Amino acid sequence: MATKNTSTSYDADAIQTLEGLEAVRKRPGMYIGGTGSDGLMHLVWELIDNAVDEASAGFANKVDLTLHRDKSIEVSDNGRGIPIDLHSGRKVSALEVVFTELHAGGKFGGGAYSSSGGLHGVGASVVNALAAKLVAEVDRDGATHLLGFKERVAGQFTASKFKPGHKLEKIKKISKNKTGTRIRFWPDFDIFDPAATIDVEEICSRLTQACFLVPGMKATVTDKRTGGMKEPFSFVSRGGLADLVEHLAIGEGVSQTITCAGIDHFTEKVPVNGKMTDVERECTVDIALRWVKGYDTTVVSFVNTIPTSQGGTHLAGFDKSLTRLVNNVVLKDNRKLARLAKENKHKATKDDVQEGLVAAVKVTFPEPQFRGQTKQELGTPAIEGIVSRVVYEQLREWFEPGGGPRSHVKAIADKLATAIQNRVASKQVLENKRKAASLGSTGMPEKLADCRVHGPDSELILVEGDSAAGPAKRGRDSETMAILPLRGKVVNAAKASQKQVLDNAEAKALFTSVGAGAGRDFNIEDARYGRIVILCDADVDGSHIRCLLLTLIHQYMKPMLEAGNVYSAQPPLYTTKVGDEIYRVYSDEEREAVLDELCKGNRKRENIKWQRFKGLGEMNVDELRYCALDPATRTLRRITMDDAQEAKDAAKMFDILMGNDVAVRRDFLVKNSALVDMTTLDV
Ligand code: 0RA
Repeated sequence: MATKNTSTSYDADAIQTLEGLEAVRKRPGMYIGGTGSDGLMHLVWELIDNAVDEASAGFANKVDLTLHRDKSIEVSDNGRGIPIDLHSGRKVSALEVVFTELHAGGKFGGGAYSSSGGLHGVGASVVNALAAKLVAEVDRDGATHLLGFKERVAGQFTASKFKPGHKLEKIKKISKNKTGTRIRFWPDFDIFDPAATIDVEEICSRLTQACFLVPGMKATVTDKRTGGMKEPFSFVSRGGLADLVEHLAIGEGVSQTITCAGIDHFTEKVPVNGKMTDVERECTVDIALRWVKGYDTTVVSFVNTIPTSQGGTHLAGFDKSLTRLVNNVVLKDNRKLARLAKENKHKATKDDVQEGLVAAVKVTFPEPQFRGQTKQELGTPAIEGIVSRVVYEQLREWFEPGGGPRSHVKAIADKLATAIQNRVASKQVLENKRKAASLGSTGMPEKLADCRVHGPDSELILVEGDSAAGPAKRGRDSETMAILPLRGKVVNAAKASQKQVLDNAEAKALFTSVGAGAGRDFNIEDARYGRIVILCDADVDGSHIRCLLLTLIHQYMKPMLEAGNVYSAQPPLYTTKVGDEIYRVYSDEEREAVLDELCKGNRKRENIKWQRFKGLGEMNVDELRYCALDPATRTLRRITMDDAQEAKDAAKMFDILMGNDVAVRRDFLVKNSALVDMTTLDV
């Protein structure tokens, strides 16, 4: 036990309590996931969540975070202040219990925190467990009360000395009605990786999200670290989820933002003293939604203040109810669909209904159950029916006469009817294409230089531009490597309709070459190649084309990505020849590293002349073979689902930035879509 610096006045009770915190120090990973930056961020979330919970319960409207120069972090709120009176039946204050006992956070006071996040469940004591020092200040009852902790032990800091003890010190008289909590802690870098850092951007975005969930709460982030943010960041949302939907909506709206809200009750069996007992619970539902002119769907969901990225019962209720409502009310007897109705093909699917939908769904109720490995999916069964009823009843009112503006109702109905028509039409086109492909003599695109043997060991290499296609064809192993040159514009599948994608010449050529269909009909078993290799220049345009290709594959050939069958070839940025040795580097940093290595003796840096590769088209056959074709020498990077998602986001952003300054756009693209990672994964 670490009691070396505690005086005899520190009692046995307290020492026993601190053993709980010792467990956290022995296995930090179990509590906060690790001891790197993510673990450090976890401590910050812990304090932020507590402050946001206080705001969400209606007791605070300000949450501030400060990153200090000395690597300490401070979170404050103007809520009720953590209780400072003696904890029932104990010799120490409630405040001390909060920071010294595991699982104590928010548990006292009964109903006060009954619908709080509680996902982490470990509470503020974990922060103290992993802090070298912590100072808690509570404003209430006309004074600021301070309790410090040094190496987890409670006490007071006096003139750079530490005196253990349980008593809070009144350090300042304040107005009777001023209340709040300030927690400042110094992470223990004996436990954390000294290189672990706080990502201030991530904090800002998490707090921004919290502001949408707690309308009226003002969040401020101040970065006083050297080189930190120049201006404090601050955010407040009055409109809550409606603001969130507008924040998430990209592109022109089809309708105004619609909101709905409701309250309902359900009973749940929970164990009380080992006996299953019915308890009555209240659940609040808040929803905001709008349709925009694009084709992407953005639906976010929350339970209390916790994001549920995997959805769950609340989202299931929303999805089902919205589809039912669209079919029964919005598109009832729609004239555009009259022809399809005759063939009974007029019903909207969930995908039709959610084309261009931006929505936020939030439920608030006590003790939510979570499912799934990452606990990011709501499991409480009764919530599905509750959300479903609120959505159906309230949105029906909005769509029916006397509800929302008629022009908006009509615009939504038109959009959804068109979505159905397009789906039915493109399915027809696809079927015709597949038929044609299997019937035609070769049925393959003219520009495809096919290989002789197909199957798992073969690959389709997508080459940017015609000039590179020539050397690629000559340098390949034509037994197993097929080359498909891309000439025209690759469609941006993140924003184009299915029909537009199927009409795009480059997309068509890709789908036909692979021969396994596209979209929902894609069948990986039919793929004529074992993998797809993207070969683009190492410049901005190359990055953009790679983004578009990945977006296309992500949306229309996803199983190829999931199976790990998609790669990107990495041509080097520079080469140089020193003696007989050729050096190739793939980034500016790597070039510096090679220079460092080569100039260790008395060779001069300026005597080494680097040649920059301007484009694939300028490489000769040997170079191309070395970099992109020969399995023994080339560098391939396997594209993960995450990479593809990132590429998709970048492709989306590219379009937004199209109207903007070219320099901004270039910067963005270089930063986001280079996908340059030196993980060599040769096959
Ligand atoms: C439980 C009861 C009461 C306040 C809090 C918790 C509280 C906790 C935190 C954590 C960060 N900021 C906080 N602010 C308040 C108040 C009980 C009462 O005095 O009525």
